[in-house]
Amino acid sequence: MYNPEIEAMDRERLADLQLQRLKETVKRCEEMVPFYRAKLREMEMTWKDIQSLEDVEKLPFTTKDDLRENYPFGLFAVPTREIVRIHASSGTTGQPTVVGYTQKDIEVWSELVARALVSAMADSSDIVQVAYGYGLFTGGLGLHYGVEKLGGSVIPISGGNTKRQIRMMVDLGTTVLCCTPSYALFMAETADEMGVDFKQLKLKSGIFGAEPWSDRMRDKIERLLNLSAFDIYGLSEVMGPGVSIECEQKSGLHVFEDAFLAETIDPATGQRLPMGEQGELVFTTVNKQGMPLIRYRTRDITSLHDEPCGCGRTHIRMKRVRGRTDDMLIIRGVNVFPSQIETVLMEIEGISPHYQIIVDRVGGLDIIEVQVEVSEDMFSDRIQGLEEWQEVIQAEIESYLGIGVKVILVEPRSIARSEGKAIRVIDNREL
Ligand code: DLL
Repeated sequence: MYNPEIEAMDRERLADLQLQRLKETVKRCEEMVPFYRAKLREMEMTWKDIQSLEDVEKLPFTTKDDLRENYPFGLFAVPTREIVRIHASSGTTGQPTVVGYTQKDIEVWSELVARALVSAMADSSDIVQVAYGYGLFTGGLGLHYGVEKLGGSVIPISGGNTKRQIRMMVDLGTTVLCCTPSYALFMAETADEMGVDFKQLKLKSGIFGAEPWSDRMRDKIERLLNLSAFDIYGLSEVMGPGVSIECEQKSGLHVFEDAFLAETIDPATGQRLPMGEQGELVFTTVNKQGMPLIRYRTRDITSLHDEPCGCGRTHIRMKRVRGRTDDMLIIRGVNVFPSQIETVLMEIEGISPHYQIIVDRVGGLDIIEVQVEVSEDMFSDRIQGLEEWQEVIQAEIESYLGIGVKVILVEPRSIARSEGKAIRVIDNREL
């Protein structure tokens, strides 16, 4: 399924393909979606004004609020009779958003996920355990169809029932594991309790995503699960998993540019940023029928890079997503991403990779408390010196972030484990 035709296409030919697909997409949006027709009219534009790829910049943005306001089917570009699948985002903040796929969309998506699997060293001989949730979330079914397209054997186990996950890995000889990185850590812990040694298993690759994680976390997971871990990125509005993925070089995630045009913008001004500069990631889908999106603002923060990659793919790379504009904490004027705290914690020996950040407002002042679990061995060894140790960790985080924090070391296994996306931050300030 590695498609050298598309993935190693020279940039000029790729640009031609993208331009043709972009024109078709904008035409489809203008003709079929009243929301886009009105937006384009407002800007006195039509699809015919798209003459080069740079013209994307002239197009209007689409936001999560636009999706909410057009709930449920307002942004669909085909009649519902042509929609064969519906997914939805969880809608933790307000109204959920709904996305619809035509039969062709499902085919394209499956193909992209199959290519993503190849990028993570999988092939048709692999046994792939899909432990992302099946259901309205795109993770489970997205990976599932990709594995089938590739011709691998899929174990559609979904998330949860962790002991059974481990038993399946042992009994069926799973070679590729797909789940969130936080769930992978929970699996490692459970296997340990069950006396299962990952060195005896057949796992070779892990395809982990749906939440931010760091290179340090990767090291931990690779060591604990004895596999090679790849970062996969995607979002339901744009498609689901398989918008981008790392290759064996593990130095950025290749964006599937035959299907998605990527830009980064300054989140405050909306101005487009040059290659290499960090900003908000924006996607235009160019190979989607059911719900094409023009310049969708993801709220994810990253940078794009177009230097050639050692793997031979010509598609640009995005850096690992370190956080979202809406999970960036502003603490006494300083911007803090939970992933920065994770980076510091993962460097420290003797603590487990489980942590939670609690933000509160006391007397008008924002305070951060970081609760970190001590590893089992250290807990019994160091019970005396816990307070000093707390202070050392606190000092490390403070010097990295440049603001005061409070660190609380907690007992092993006291922080809730996740079987899907981990909840790292509890913000009590709005309450
Ligand atoms: O999380 C799709 C997915 C499923 C991706 C399985 C990868 C694997 P949503 O639930 O719509 O879709 O959430 C999308 O999750 O905007 C990011 O903020 C975050 N996210 C997804 N992948 C990554 C990643 C799925 N690799 C939102 N690193 C996105 C960091 C990620 N954040």
